[in-house]
Amino acid sequence: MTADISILAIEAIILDLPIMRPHRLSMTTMNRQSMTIVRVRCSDGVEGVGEGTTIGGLAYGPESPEGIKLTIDQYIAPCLIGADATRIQLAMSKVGKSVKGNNFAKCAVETALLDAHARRLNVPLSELLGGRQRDRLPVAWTLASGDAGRDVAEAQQMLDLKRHKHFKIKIGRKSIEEDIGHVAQIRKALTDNATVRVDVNMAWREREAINAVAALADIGCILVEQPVSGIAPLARVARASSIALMADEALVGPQSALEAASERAADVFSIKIEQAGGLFAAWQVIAVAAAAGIGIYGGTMLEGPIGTIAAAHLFAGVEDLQWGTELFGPLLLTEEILTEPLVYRDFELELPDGPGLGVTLNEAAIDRFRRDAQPVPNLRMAR
Ligand code: MUC
Ligand code: MG
Repeated sequence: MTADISILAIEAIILDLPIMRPHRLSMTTMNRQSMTIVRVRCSDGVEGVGEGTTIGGLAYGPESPEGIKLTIDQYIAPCLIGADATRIQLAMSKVGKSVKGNNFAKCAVETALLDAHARRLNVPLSELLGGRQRDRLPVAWTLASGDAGRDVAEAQQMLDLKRHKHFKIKIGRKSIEEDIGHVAQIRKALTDNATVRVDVNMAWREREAINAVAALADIGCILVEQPVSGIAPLARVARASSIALMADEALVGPQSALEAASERAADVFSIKIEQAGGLFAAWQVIAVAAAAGIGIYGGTMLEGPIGTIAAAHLFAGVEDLQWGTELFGPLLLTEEILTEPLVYRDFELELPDGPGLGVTLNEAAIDRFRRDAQPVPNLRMAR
């Protein structure tokens, strides 16, 4: 019925947005967030948007905002111009044949195509993906100021605002003793209705990780995310752990998910639409986790509102989202790039009901923050 609708244009623009405070991870400190926003224009006049966002330039993973834009401009767009805009799986298979890897760039384009098609059909993206099992998603917050006092104050504020009650503390930068002291101080200061988890971002060696995870269990931490790198080491740490181990960086698509599940590398998968290679690929990772009895957690690459709500449309359809999500990226930003902000209320993110992603970019904000409109680019990322 829609076979004559083709993709006319794909545009990728980089935005640099300020954040509420420096965000410290084991491998980098973010002082702002950069995101590549993708717009797809189709021959029926329908447009869609997507987002490619990573953390700390190339410090976290193999793709950067600049690389995402280049991949889209030079390789993905030429491959897709003229293709049927209504056959998204087919379009992305075509991309897969000429572009290896580059999961974040592919996710951004796939999201924009899905947004456009759901708009065309006048349904929310979640309907296109099979329908929702819920209209709201629980959202954890990440404490990453590096200072325990400040982290406690921040967590308390989130509890008072009824925005978040599950907290993930970023560690792995300091000594293990200092990290455990930091987590203990925060755990002790918070009430029992708040949970505390940690993300080590692969900073530990296997032997020290086994002991550190045991110490974290003793102080009331309920989950440790990616303490070491690699699937086999993660599996050995998981086997020795009395609390839940979560895989994150090890999951870079369905194949790695199958490998991690076969090795029982983790109790929980942090599933990220970009790291997986798009919403369809993320759905396959979810299917692997569900089939293996592994817990499902809606992870983030600290995307802005476009990437965040795209992920939310996917996680809304997951049957057992027992570990909730951490789709809080937009709340880290001090500037709004939508005409209507996403709604975070009562510890949850609400899914919009409008067609497609259900959100609209604020064009004035896009013009203000696009990198190519800035007089002097400042691309430095402090460690
Ligand atoms: C990660 O490693 O999970 C998610 C929250 C956060 O602060 O960093 C990200 C990436
Ligand atoms: Mg992580």
